[in-house]
Amino acid sequence: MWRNGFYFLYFFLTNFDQYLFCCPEGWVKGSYSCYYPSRENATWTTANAKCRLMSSNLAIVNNKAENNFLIGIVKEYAQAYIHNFWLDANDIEREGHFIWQSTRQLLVYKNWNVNEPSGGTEDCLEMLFKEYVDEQHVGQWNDKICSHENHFICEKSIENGGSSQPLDIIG
Ligand SMILES: [Ca+2]
Ligand SMILES: [Ca+2]
Repeated sequence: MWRNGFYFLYFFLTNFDQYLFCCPEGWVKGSYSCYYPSRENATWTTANAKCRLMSSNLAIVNNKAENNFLIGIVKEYAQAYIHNFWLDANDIEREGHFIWQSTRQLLVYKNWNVNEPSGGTEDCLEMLFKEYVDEQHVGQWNDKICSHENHFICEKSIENGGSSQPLDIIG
């Protein structure tokens, strides 16, 4: 009897993180978050609403490692070089004053493409992938008219990620 208990404990401990820290199907697991690269187009506002419906927000990029991870996800799971991807930030409230709208924090890490943000009516932050973008500019940022239709990336913490199969990626 103690032997069965031992095996159960062994199994539980060796698979511990898989059971506790996983992402829903269709989401990709990173270090701290689950990410959802969309396969559909939406305006920034609609993309934001779709992420909310999945208990998440549009992706907030905190550092270069996270930006690189998102580039990898899009290349592996989405249609890179065909679409650009909305992220969480905009400067709708105050021109030139970009904030991550879910946290209302000013951008700390930034990865703007050359001559961006160009401002004016372009208020929403997209990550660049389209084919006209040189490889060295892939994953850089642009401000774009919010009513434009892009693909998008949602993000939620792994703790809120729910159950089901994790896609095995270390981010
Ligand atoms: Ca993040
Ligand atoms: Ca721009």
